[in-house]
Amino acid sequence: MVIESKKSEFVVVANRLPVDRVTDEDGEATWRRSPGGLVTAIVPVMQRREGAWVGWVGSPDEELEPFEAEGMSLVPVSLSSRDVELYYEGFSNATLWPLYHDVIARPIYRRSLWEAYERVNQRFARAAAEAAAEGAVVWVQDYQLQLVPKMLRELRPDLRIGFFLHIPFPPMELFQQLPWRREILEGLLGADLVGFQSRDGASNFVRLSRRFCDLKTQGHEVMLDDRTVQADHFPISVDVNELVTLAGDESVQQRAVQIREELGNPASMLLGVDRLDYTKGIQQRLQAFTELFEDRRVKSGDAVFVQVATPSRERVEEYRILRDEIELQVGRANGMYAELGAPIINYLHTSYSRKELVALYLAADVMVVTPLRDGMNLVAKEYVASRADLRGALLLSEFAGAANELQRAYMINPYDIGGTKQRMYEAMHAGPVERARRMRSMRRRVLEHDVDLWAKEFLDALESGRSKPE
Ligand code: GDG
Repeated sequence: MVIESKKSEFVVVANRLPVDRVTDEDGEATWRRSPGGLVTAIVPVMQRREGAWVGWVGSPDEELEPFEAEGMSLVPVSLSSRDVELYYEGFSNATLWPLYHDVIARPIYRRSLWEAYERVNQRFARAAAEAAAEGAVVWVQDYQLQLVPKMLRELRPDLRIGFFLHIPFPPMELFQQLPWRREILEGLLGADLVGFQSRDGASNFVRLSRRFCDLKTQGHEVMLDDRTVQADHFPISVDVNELVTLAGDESVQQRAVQIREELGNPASMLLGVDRLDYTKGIQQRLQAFTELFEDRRVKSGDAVFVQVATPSRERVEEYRILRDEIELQVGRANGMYAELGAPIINYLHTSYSRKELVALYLAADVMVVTPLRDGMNLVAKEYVASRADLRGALLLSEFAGAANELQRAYMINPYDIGGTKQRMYEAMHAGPVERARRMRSMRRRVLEHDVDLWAKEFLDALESGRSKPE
């Protein structure tokens, strides 16, 4: 007997489902909500609207039926190991990721990767079409699924479709390289609303639609024969409540004190927290820090750098090379400038709990966020949200989307090692009044614009068909 599956009024489509499989004490596998701002922001909306989430479970070759977990309807899309290699590691992470991040690494343009991307996008679109009720709102997430809006509209013209890109959208000169540029643009134009992290992303998209799809555009709008597509910026943010609560927790504050003690109570603790990715500028910041020792402006005991580098995309060649380079660099710096039992750089290739992460934020005098290009960078906003004591300083790359909002950070150009080194030194030595002045202004922005507001503004614009208020 065929049972008609339940249809949802609100559907999120993302590469990954918002749950991770965990094995409990009895060896039973269950599902637990994944950490992360996106999941936190969308789950309440899902619960209010009885929504469904379409995505991959994260391990290859698994065929799972739709299931319920954490109060959400989850619709698994299955990927074979070959799909993972070609669509995910290939076209998503070895073609689009470097192309959209200023070609920092060389993008791989290979037809077999593109074909897999098309095929897998089609699978996600079909699953979303199945899950959505008549006239439902569907919100597609990120660069892995840029063809889904068009494919979904072909299957289900009744739907209201939104798309949000979490990474930068490149300018004409770079996007032009992509052999499938027109197909990607047409894919996105299947949406009613295309959202970007920054104004630049939205205007690049409008300009490219005019140039490569021969369409008329006006301001934020791209005109098609039968409808209009809105393109606008919606800077993502963090779960302020969670961070403020954790930062106020006494055990977290004690742990922050303990971290500093374990580091030998240096005058300055600098911190970096990133996925180990070539876009994050980890090598540039460590170079600047090490040069302060080389120049004898800083000596062992004055400053310690803690770099948390969360393992990421380890099967992609570029990422393996990067890891080796960073590990060589850290070894050299410590070999040259550390004293017995006191490395100048503590490098941690691992991932921590949210609690430990916030303890690290509270322990750090200077948070160092120096991407060469970044859609937003949530770490910068998390640090600001956590520092209710107004005592930390943020060193921030002007190439992070967050720089548009956190204008009172110590701003740097990560390609300029000399300038970065100088600003780093200034941030380390800033007085409490100066730090508080800067932090207060940045906190105001982050506290007013948290991730709930981000989701609300996007969905209001999608459902009303109007641009958000400026
Ligand atoms: C993409 C865009 C955009 C990191 N290490 C640990 C850990 N993290 C958490 C951080 C933060 C998140 O991971 C990283 O977010 P970012 O924004 O910094 O960077 P991407 O992963 O590149 O994210 C980016 C974002 O999408 C959202 O739109 O801002 O520009 O590239 O939340 O805290 N979390 C835990 N342990 C760790 O060790 N628990």
